[in-house]
Amino acid sequence: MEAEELALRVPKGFRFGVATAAFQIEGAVREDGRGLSGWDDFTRQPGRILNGDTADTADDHYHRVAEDLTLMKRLGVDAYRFSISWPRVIPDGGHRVNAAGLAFYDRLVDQLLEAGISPTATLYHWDTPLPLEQAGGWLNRNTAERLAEYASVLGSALGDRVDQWITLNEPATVTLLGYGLGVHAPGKALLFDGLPSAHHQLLAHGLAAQALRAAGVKGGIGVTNVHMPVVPASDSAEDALFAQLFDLLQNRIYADPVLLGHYPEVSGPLAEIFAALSEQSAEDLAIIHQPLDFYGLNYYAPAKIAAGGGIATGNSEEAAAMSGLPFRLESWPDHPVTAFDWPVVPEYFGVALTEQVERYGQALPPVYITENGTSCFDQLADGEVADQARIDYLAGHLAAAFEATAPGGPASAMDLRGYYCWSLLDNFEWAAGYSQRFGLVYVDFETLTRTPKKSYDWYRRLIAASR
Ligand code: IFM
Repeated sequence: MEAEELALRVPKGFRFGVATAAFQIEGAVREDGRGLSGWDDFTRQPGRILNGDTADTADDHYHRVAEDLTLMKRLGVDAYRFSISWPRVIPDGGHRVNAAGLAFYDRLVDQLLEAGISPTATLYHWDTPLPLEQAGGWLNRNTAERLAEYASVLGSALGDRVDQWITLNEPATVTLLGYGLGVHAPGKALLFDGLPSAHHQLLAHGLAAQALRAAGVKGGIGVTNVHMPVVPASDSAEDALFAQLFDLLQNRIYADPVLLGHYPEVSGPLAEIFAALSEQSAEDLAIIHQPLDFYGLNYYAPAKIAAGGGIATGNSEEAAAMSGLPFRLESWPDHPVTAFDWPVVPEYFGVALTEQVERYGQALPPVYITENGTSCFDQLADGEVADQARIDYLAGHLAAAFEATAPGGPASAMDLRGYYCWSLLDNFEWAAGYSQRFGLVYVDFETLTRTPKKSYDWYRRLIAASR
């Protein structure tokens, strides 16, 4: 779809942005007093990351902020969602603040404001300081207290200028891939025994929101959850049961406590799996259930679930790890897939938004899509990257979101305020290393040269025509 045609459907005042995360773009992992994170350690363990890639240089954004800001200015975005590297600011995860690390973000925020771009800062996008990781990471309640202390430092230093604060990014991914399947840092394959990591992250969210408020930040406070609509692979009772289980593991146990103040009530054969959560105290749930100024939602794809373990679709590390589970992800044969093998089913973005309204109703604050985008097999040829598949993905998904939230649409009760495309730049895609390109801007990982893709131009036109 042409950008100008889609622009006609964009609500007035809608905010467009781009999103990144510190560990995926910054590099400079040993500079200016930065400490190591669990991910630095994980990338050094043989066999963890595809092709043995590390994020030591990544996009070298730490040294190329000016160039990346110019790319954002030319794109015309209203807002930039970045994350702050916890070990850059608090190298040992304790009480000592690294002034040089904090100064990097202080300058970034000022530069964004000078460029007329609103800063949206994520406190935690997966880079736990290594000493905290070694002390149990999110299995240790102390990590939540430490995140709150870090939030207080950031709130005092940047609270007068950051427009939106996001406490956590995708706690579900951290728990499922980091503590359940062991394909992300810290590499623990605990399956359902990894669930306490979910509770401690949620507690960290609540404590951090309180700390930011106590620091008097001017910006809004929210959290980002990823949502995958889940469908059973067949009409069988088993598939339905495991689809329900996956929905709980992927979606509900994160969104329900944050928005409703309690974990989902699970009865029957699944109850035992969630005992570690349902036994948590009312005091903790009250901390987790903080008033939110907005809710951040990441959306990439739906999931089709069948009973029985076996080979899952998607990246092969994950597939192998998932074979230990009593269910599997099925493919969507009638739909195209991304380079990651994720199904492209744009109408399910509308379903994802509708599920928020159905599940959370009045409890749902204004919503921002804090990530959406796709990895493609991008090729740089004659100085150009003709990524039509990314343009189609973005256009299809945005159209589905506007249709669902328009008056008369199934999610019309949602106050959808903005959209951040993942991502500004090709970057370090966790266990997949540099093999998956999500950027609007192509990065040559040898020379670090940036080349805007066709999708960058399409997004630029969409933003310009929406004004
Ligand atoms: O790159 C990640 C990001 O860090 C979190 N959300 C999903 C993206 C694509 O996998």
